[in-house]
Amino acid sequence: MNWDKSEKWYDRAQGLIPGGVNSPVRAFGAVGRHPFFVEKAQGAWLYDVDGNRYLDYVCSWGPGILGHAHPRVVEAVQRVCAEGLTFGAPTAKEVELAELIHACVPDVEMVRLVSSGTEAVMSAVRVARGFTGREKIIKFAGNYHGHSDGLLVKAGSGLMTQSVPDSAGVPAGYAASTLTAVYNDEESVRVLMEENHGQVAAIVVEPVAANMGVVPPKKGFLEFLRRITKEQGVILIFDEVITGFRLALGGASQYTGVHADLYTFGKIVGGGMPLAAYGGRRDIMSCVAPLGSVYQAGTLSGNPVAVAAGIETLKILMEDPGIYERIDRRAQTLAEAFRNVGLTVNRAGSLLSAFFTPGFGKREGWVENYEDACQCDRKAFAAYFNRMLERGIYVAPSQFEAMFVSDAHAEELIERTCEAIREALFGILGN
Ligand code: HOZ
Repeated sequence: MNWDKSEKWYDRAQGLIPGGVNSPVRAFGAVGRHPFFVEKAQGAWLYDVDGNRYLDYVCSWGPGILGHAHPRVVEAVQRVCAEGLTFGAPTAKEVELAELIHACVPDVEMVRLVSSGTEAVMSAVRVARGFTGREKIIKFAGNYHGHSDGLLVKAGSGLMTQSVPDSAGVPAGYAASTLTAVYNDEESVRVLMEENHGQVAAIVVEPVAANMGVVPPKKGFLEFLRRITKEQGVILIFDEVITGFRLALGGASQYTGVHADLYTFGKIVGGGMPLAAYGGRRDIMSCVAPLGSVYQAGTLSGNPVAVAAGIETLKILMEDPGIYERIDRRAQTLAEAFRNVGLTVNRAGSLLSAFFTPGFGKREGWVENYEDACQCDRKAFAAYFNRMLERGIYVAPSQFEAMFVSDAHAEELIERTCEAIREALFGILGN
């Protein structure tokens, strides 16, 4: 494979764009190489500017549940573009999308559309604070909720890759009201709740964590969070930016049976366009301006082009519930391929991660929190990533991101990937 043109674009990019990329994990820093530059994508395939083709398991970090450029979504976007790109005024389509979200996740009694997952979680936290009149929040180490100041504390995703869990530039005062608990550890939550009794506005959690690699909740963990928040008048926020409409049409509440007070969505809900949403209990959402006194606004909120992509994507998912069964089964096949060569695998539906836990290839480890994930061998991961890439398979360039399976990943492509996994890991695992 040759990456000459990508290299040239990367050189040009670095002169003007910090690190040459518009989001840190795209720089491929954790896997010891430079990024390729994408030209186009279709179905399960991504094409770079040098003409290389990759089977894509990043799927734009989650939105691509149907694969790239689904014809119905593209057509819906093209149609709406001809009618105007942005109005900054209400449209009927926004109501239609709100109704579809409510139909999929009935807990979402009211919803506000925004432009990014970061904005959605930041706003949900503000609403929880406004509703309860309390300031502190509890999050979990290794959970990532976007890059708003108060949530960049012990965060996962790109911060984990860079081994800097907290960002510079966040005022200490902001970070001070964010308390950090250990994922899957009830006692750590209990202690924080006791020490800060009556001061905690919300617990915000990825119901299935997917930004320290995929880490599903242990049996009873989400139920415990539901119980303790109810007892103490704390708002439970499920950050479903990744899991929403992916684990099931109804997201994590359908998948786990546990119901939150507020939900945040991104990625799939925008069908590949910049759109996100937050919503939940009517009494809480009634705090949002202009109905209530919690302010949140946006020129491009409910943008008609993004809304059109979101509507069409949700409609396709609703029309064909077999999609979930298919992507689940295919992810399971991949998980088995990783396990067969001795890696630790966490999977929830079509989200999975193969972890290079200590002793990988020899014994089965278990990753249930941030500390466990941090034990993984990043060098071995980087070797695996590069070997997969050379075989035309693109997985996330970090041990701490998920592998996403889409409906475009047909059985034969999954088989091809399993073969690549066996070949790529041969040697790395000492087998
Ligand atoms: N927040 C994404 C990873 N969990 C990265 C998005 C991107 O770089 O495009």
